Amino acid sequence: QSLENTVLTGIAQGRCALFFQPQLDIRDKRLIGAEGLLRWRHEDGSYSLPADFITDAEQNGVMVPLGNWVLEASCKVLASWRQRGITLPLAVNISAKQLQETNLLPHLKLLMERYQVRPSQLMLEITETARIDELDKSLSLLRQLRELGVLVALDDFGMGYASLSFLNRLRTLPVDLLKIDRSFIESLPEDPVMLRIVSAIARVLELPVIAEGIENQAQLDFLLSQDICWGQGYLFAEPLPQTEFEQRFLSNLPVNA
Ligand code: G
Ligand code: G
Ligand code: MN
Ligand code: NA
Repeated sequence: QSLENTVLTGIAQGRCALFFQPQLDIRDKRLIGAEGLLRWRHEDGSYSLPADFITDAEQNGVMVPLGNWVLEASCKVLASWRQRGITLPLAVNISAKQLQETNLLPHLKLLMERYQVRPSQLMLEITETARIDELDKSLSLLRQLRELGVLVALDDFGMGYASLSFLNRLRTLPVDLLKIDRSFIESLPEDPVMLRIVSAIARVLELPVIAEGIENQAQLDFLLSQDICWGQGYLFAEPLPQTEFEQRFLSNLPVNA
């Protein structure tokens, strides 16, 4: 069976699942959002991580249906939270393949209408694996998405954007938030130079940041000393199945009307 068939029948059979990792204000541990992360459920109940199959999916032309499943699942979750009076923003990862596909904008509009999702509750994480020229091609789409009111984050920030000419270009990218790549958090507190550089860039660009991959208190303390106030990582929680995420993080949340 081809990978294409495996993925398409898998989607139909409910093999896809969305896990949730909390995003917190690291000063007071208040919940500020969640990142949805795709998992593939095997028959024995174990899960595969997307690192094992996203690249395959991209190369075999099934990233778009897979990504569409993620978008619809995310909208459904936002709708169910909304019914409970919870208006937490949810971040979803978007593959470059989805940005290249012209259908993304109308499809997203349709889903947001169907599930009554407020655009500002959805944050699209685009990554540097989308190369700069590809990002340039996606520029008008990104603008249109933001005009819809959807937020855009640049994932893995700092990993591929080395050149000053790119940084100059970043000033015009329609982006709301930079996610500092976890490699810069990993080396804390012993080697803070790269983190300092990356956060200085964000400050000059006047873009807010979220630190990824916070695993221990020493890293957290250093980030706080740098006035970084948003983060996610195993120190707080790993990506969790929906029920577990809701039990641990949503059950004592203030409810909005
Ligand atoms: O939990 P983690 O192993 O989930 O994710 C591994 C990689 O897969 C990360 O780079 C993450 O951005 C990516 N990823 C996770 N879920 C999705 C998804 O729904 N769509 C895309 N395109 N990438 C995803
Ligand atoms: O590329 P992206 O930022 O979407 O990747 C998210 C990935 O990072 C997921 O695979 C998630 O499981 C992983 N992740 C989240 N928190 C941590 C952490 O504290 N440490 C490590 N090593 N990985 C993390
Ligand atoms: Mn991400
Ligand atoms: Na990342």
